[in-house]
Amino acid sequence: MTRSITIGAAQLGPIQKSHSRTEAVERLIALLHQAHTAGCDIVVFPELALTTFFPRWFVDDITEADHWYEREMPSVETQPLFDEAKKLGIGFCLGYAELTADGHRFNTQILVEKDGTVVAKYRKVHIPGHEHNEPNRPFQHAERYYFEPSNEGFGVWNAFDARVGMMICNDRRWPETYRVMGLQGVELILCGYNTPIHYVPDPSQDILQGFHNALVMQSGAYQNGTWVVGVAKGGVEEGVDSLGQSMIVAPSGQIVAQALTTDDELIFATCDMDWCKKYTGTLFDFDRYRRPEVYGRITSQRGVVTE
Ligand code: CDT
Repeated sequence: MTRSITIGAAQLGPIQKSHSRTEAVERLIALLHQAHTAGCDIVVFPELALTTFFPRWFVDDITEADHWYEREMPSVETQPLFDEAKKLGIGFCLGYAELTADGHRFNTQILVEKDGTVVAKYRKVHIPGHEHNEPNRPFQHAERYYFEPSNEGFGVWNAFDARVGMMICNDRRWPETYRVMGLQGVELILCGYNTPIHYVPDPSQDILQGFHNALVMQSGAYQNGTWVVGVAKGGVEEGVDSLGQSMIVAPSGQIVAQALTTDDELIFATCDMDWCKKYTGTLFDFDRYRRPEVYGRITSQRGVVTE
């Protein structure tokens, strides 16, 4: 018997600054209903799915930004999403900004089972962008000001009758992300993202945003024999155009579903978790073929050393 999961990738269009959490949650619930109609077991929402991508603005006093963060989950505003998902019997994955009781700020994603239980919390490891205000930019990407990098690493959890891991946006560009999960037998990686088309440090990359997005997730899937689900918040948000192209990638590296718009859009696919073994049991049989004894630099060194 195959282990199949029908997975929905619930792409969001822009959430403007003036939009409330309640409005955002209404959109998430509308997508949840579409996912239910499509027979989904789980629906994956983007990074920072409750608010606009607020790191595009700098504030001198970070506490002025506290209102963008969640101090509890579920909260009053998000409880209806949890209730509706439980009623429909659908799990979900949700990204949001987290402010802990002891004042730590993380870019966070949670995994909720069909019965409403929060089974896992992942906090973003690779924090891109800059720490300080850069007033000459057309927009800020001050994630390194607003979020601290998690030291908890990349967990893999037993959920949905599969081995499930999570990553957030910039994490998907780093091969280590996938491999650390691959070494824990991951079969399904869930990823939300907000990717501006305009990359300020090197605009020659702008035209390649879609290519790079697909490149990293397809290679990560193939090289680790895992499903990868990447879900965007796309479209023009507060004047900043962001990539859509949410996709579901098979362990073969093939894209099996892809969003066509930059709006709220559900894509879905029925994903056979046993497909992973065709890769992890053959070409990428880690136990047989990997050579960790010569990979020491991967963990012992951070930047490039030329001597
Ligand atoms: N949200 C996020 O991590 N976005 C980055 C943008 C590039 S770094 C300015 C990404 O890797 O897509």
